[in-house]
Amino acid sequence: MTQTPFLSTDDVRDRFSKAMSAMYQTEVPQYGTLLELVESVNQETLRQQPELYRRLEAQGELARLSVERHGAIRVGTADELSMLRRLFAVMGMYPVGYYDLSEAGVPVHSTAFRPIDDDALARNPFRVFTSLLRLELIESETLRQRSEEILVKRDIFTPGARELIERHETQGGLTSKEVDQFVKEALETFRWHQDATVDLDTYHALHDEHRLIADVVCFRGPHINHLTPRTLDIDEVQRRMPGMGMNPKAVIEGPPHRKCPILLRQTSFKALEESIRFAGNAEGTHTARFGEIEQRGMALTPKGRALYDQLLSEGRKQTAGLGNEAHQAVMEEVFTALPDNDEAMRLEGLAYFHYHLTVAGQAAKGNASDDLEVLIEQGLVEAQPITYEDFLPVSAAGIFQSNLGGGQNEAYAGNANRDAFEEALGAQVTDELSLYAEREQASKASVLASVEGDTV
Ligand code: OOG
Ligand code: NI
Repeated sequence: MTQTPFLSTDDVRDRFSKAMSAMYQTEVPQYGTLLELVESVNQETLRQQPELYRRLEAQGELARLSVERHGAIRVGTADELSMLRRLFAVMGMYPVGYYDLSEAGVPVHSTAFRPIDDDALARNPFRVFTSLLRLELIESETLRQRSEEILVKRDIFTPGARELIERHETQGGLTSKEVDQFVKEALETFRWHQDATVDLDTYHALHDEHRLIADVVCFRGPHINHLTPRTLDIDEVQRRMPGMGMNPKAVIEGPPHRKCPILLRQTSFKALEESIRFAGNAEGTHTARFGEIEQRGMALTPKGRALYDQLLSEGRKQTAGLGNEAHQAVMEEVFTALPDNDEAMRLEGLAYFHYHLTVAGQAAKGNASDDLEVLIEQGLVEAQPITYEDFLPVSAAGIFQSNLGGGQNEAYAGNANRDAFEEALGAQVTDELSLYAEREQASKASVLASVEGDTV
């Protein structure tokens, strides 16, 4: 077999996410403190829970526990979004899911660029939550036009990045050396700029309409606004943040703590106020960048998700204004309606599972039942929950809002427009639920084929 001269897209993503992390730690030192806190809580959790340690070790998870799981950016035009799609493709990241944030009073809609295959996710699951500003939702005609004029003038990509993206597309990949250059050029798009492209008055006018509009429109690029490592105990990190000089958002978003975690729990330290030089040499500030942590659990089926959404909205009615501890206690109570064990979640069709042969199952090949449930009962097949790899619109809205100082506008609501988003993107977004369903189905088919003795 001839060796391809190109680096795998998984390696490109791995190099890029590490370079981005290093850059963000220099740019936002408090993010470095958050990483240290997460690391020590993770180590303590592993010491206290040897069972968890063994499971993560068996899954090859220990070494990359502290690798970032996601980041986020916000862009202003269709051209920027579609070029980003091509940039992320170089790293094996594709648009998955459509998130309408107008519902939560934020004038954006979003997708997540992420790896899709099991192997790619295992190698490095880094993804970027990417939002497109919806100028069409801004009421003031003058502000809308002003924003458009400012945005068409900027190019958020370096000529070198554009050239390497094209080379990747025509050659079918990039060499290791080209990848080093690509990572360097691509990072420029995500870098922070202390100089705004507009004067202070323009900034204030846009900021008064919505803080997010100022964030997207007034700078040379879509600075990465947070990165997010994985924690094994989000409640503990939330508790310890103030002691390390961080100001945590009021509550942890998403489902409450459970023995068998579901979906995604998130919290962050709040965005920092940073000094900015505006056109005409005026000094001012802007608040955009923060640090987030996440803890993931099993992916839910449409039936499980409907139940989650229902419980979440019941819980939210009872928790308005509560601090985190009280909020979590109410949520735990409300969520008792969802079974807290893998087996019940599986049998009731509430979550997605990956099926595989056990050691005994390997030995029984060609001589076993063709009924999956019988095989499980006999200990020949094991079902493991599939991890949720996507985002939650209500949680994302909570993250946005905690950093926008409560700025929201109800007039934006009810404006989901997936078609317009896909047109701007220049591609369709993949439906996240179908990906989990396919992975579950493929694992069932492969288990059944191998117990029948077929070689797969
Ligand atoms: C993105 C907020 C959403 C998440 O983890 O849900 C997000 C943003 O503030 O741009 O990152
Ligand atoms: Ni995030």
